[in-house]
Parts: sequence; structure tokens; C-alpha cells
Amino acid sequence: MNERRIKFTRSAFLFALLFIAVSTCAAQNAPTVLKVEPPNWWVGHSINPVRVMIRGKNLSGARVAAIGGGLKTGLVRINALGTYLFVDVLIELNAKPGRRSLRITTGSGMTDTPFDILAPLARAGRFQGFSPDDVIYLIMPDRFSDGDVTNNDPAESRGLYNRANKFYYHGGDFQGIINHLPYLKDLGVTAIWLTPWYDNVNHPDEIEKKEGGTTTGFHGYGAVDFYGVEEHFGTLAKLRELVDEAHKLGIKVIQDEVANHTGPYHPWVEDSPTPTWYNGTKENHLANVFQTWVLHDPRPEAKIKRETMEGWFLNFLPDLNQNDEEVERYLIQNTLWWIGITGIDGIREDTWQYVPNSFWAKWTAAIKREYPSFRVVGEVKDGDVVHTSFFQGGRIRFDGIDSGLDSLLDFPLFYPLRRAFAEGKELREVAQALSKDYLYTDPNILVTLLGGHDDKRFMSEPGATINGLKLANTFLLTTRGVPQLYYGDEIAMTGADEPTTRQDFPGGFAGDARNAFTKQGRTAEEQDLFEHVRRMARLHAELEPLRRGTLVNLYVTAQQYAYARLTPGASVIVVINNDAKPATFDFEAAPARVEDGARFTDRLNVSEDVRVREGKFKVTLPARSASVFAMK
Ligand SMILES: [Ca+2]
Ligand SMILES: [Ca+2]
Ligand SMILES: [Ca+2]
Repeated sequence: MNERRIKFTRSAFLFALLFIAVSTCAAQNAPTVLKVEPPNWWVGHSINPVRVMIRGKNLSGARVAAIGGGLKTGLVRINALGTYLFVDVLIELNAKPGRRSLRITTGSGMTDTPFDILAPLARAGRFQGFSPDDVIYLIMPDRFSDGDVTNNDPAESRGLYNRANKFYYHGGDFQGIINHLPYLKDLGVTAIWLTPWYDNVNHPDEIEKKEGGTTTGFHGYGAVDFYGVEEHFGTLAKLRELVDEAHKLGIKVIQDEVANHTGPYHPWVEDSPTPTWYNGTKENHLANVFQTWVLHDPRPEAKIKRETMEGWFLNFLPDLNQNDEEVERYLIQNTLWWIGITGIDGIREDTWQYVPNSFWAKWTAAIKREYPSFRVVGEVKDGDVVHTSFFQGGRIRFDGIDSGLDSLLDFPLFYPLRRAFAEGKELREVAQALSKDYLYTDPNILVTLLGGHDDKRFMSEPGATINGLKLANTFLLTTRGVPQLYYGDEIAMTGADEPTTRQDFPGGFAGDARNAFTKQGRTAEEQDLFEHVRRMARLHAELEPLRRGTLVNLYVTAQQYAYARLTPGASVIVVINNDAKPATFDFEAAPARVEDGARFTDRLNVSEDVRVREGKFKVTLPARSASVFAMK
């Protein structure tokens, strides 16, 4: 080999090295995509263009082009690190549904990522909203029934399943709920509210430790992906099947959403799409002081209000900043995506009061623009009507804003119900709570409840009895509002705190000692209560005044309460004696719009028939009992 040849070979070698180096460098800098939110959108939607947020790498300087027709891309915004890209995607009205791509090109390379155009779901029987005609049943999917053991310990999140640990997943899932829809239908349920199904973190939670150990996101409130379904519960396809199967049985579905905060492990915490995505950062943020009274104060002290609105729950739940334009767009689109992709009928919105009304006004308007019958119930956990009613929409409040919120969980009624029917304290306090109804824009759409997943079970209150719980259910299903039951309360489940209040429904899981979904699996006491709740739900369905009637008080003493529900054609009179001894009720019948000679039958078979005489309705009830009188 002569010297020239060696030289040439060397140069070729160096050139090849240089080439490899350049291509490796280019490969390192080529854009990559980790997540597209939303991954698809609809033709003819009221939001068009939709703003797509792409999380990835090396996105700095990117251009985005639509591939496949029917789409146009607009404004592109990219964060400083090149890890998030926002692009407006316009879907043409004549676009054919199907797969498309977004092509992301930078000086260093190019990548295509799928984006689908969808045909909207048929509207009939979907997006229905809820009303006082409904009976809602709250389910925590992990704790209701395990219908698919193959998702109990999924490959991507091994080790979070442990039925012996109350803070870990227990295996309940969408299939378990599907399997028990006939049970719910038979009970008289017309709507189910499921606690959040967002994808939660796939490893033990080292941040929220309880009783000295790690926890998991079995409750669903620590989202790490707002477009994902928790793999322990099933897939998006299974969720859609659940919604469809429920609808076939006349049962609506209410999604639990969270717009106030994310889980501590959400990828946005380490790398935010915008600098103001959260209120503060992991290292530097306010802690929530929960001084919620300042939220309805016309002259709030600024620092306390800010700490309450922007402070991080428990000092570790990252508080989203809805005043950031991109967060606002993201959350509105995310809600419309869940509605559109599943066909659900309502939303229960978590931690409503910690999010600005200015945001909610836009959010509710966007929902109603696309789905006019849809309804939202907000969680404002407070016993004060003055406070709670402030958040209901339908009226411009002192802050110049109508939030547009349809309904609230009726916590101001919840506490007196617990005191009266569990502890045996004055029933009059219940009537007194209702006397403040004028503060609401619409008290009839409030969601009334005896229990929920954040409170001790009714049966774990001091003084609680099966009889007291039966009385409470009689009241709940005959007063104004939209009644909501909590899973397992119909069989008197107990639980003194969270999460023991979220125990497994007996019979919902393989190997359970008994199956309380069946009569044979219930004790005599449980069966007595179950039959009562079922009877009340059926009366609620049968007697229109119990759903739609005007509520009129007829007789109120410390432990006695009689009221009527009146429609133009019918009157139902409910008489409740919460006393430990019998009581005689003797009241004017005229407010119930009934005349002498009118005859009423007790649909609960506690009392004999009552005939109105000399303008009076008179009946004696045994200790702690109730009658529901319908006209003969
Ligand atoms: Ca399972
Ligand atoms: Ca997960
Ligand atoms: Ca907040």
C-alpha cells in the first residue's frame, strides 16, 4: 500500500466518522412526540379550531403541517425548552372522519404523529343531563366490584394491588360495574356517578404517605394523564361500553372531574407547558389555608383569598392556574373531549370553589354550547347555605360573574340530616336548613345526599341505627332535589373515616365470604334496609309530585315534620316522626290543596288510611317512623 492510498483511506475514514457524528447529532436533535392532547377531535364541533398540545423533545423552531386532507394547522407556540408545542388544528366542515397526521418539522428532522378526525356520537340517549327525576348512585370503581382479574396487577403498574391494604388497589373495575347494572336498575337507580377514572400514578405514592406507608391513586383524584383511563379500571373502550350498557338500561353516567389540581406525579410538575401553568412551582408555592369564607366575601382580604384559591392542597397537590390562557383552553377542551368520546350525561366537579368563577363561566358556557342538556354538579364542601349558594349559576354575583353552575352537592342539608336521623337530634333543624332555599337560584336541582366517599358512613355516626337510616332515606327520596345514594349505604356498610368509608362491597370480589348483591347474601337487617331504599326509589319514580312537586311545609316541631309535594294534579303528604316515642300530627290540610273527604293511603304501610275532616289531616305515628300518603 503506497502512502497516497493510505492518505486517501484515512481521509475517507475521517469523512465517514464525521458523517456518523453529524447524523447522530441530527438524530439527537430530531423532534420526537410523547403525547398529543387531544388525540382526536370531531367534525362540526363548536370548538374549531381545537388547540392541540404536543409534549415531546426537540420541538424548538418546529413547523406543523396537517397530512391527509380536511385539516389545517394554524398558530404554533413552543415553550423555551422545546418540550411542549401548541398548535391550532382546524377541521373543515366537509372533512371525512378517519386517521390523519400532524407532521412536525425542524431543521434537524421530521416526525409524523397521528391525529384522528371523528364523527360525533349520535345524540339520542346521550349527553342527557340529570334532573330531580333521577336517583344518583355514587360508586368508587376500585371498591365496588372486580369484573376482570386480568387488570388487577397491570404490567405497567405492578405491585399496587393489595386487598389487605386499604390504601392500595382492590381490583374493582368498569366490568364489575357493567356486571351489576341490573342490580342498580332493580334498586331504582337512574344515574351513576363514578369517582375519577383518570390515569393515576403507576408506582407507590411516596409523597402522600398514610399510617407510615405508601399509598396509591385507587380513588382517582391524583391524575397524571387527563386523557388517560386508569389501567386498573379498564380501557377507554371498556368505559365506552359501560356508558352504552348503562344507557341501554336507562341509567345515566356522571363523570367526576378535577380542574383544580393534578396529582403530584403529573409530568407537568417537573416540566410545565407554560411558565405559569401552575400557581407556583413544586419548590415555591403557597399552601392552601382553606379559609373558604373569603371566597364569598365582597371585600376579601387579598392574601387569604390568594392562599385559598392558589394554595396547593395538603401542600403537595399542584394547583392549576386557570388564569393561564393555555390551561384554560386545555381544561375546557379536555372536558368536552370526555363528554364527546364517551357520551356521558353529567359531571360532578371536584373542589369547585378553589377555581376562579371567571374560568367556570367560560367552561360551563363551552359545555352548554355543544351539549345544551348536559348538567354539572359542583362540590363545595360547606355546611353554610350563604356560602354554598354563592357558587350556583343563573345569577350574576357581586363579582360580576354568573358561574353557569347548575347544581351543588347539598352539604348544608347533609349535616342536619346526619344529626337528626343518625344522632337523633332535632328534626326541626332539617326544616330550618330548607328555609334558606331562597338563597339558591334553583334549590330543586341540588344533589341531596346522606353519604359520600369523603365522610364517615351514616352507620358509623354515633347513635346510628337501621331504622334511622331508613327514615333518612324516606326523607331523601321525598324532599326537593336530586337524591344521591352512596354505594353500600343500602346494605348499611360502615366505615368511620377515609378510606374505611370506601370499603369493598361484599360480594363484588372473588373469594368474598358472601354476596350482598343478592338477597341470600344479606342479613335480615340489611335486607330490611335494602327493601326500604328500593321501595322509596320506586315510589320516587311512580309518584310524580315526589320528583317535580312544589315542597310545602305542613307541620314542624322539634322531632316531627310533615310536608307535601304538590303538582297541579296530585298531592303527596310525607309525615316523619323522629322521636323515640309515638307522636300525633294534627295540621291544616288546605296548604296541601286537599279538601274534606279526601282519602290518603300510606304507601309505606305504617299508618291506616287518613281521611281529611274539618280541614284537618290527623295521624298518629309510632316512634321513629314515617308515612308517605298518596291520594286514593
Ligand atoms: Ca379488576
Ligand atoms: Ca395508572
Ligand atoms: Ca386553585
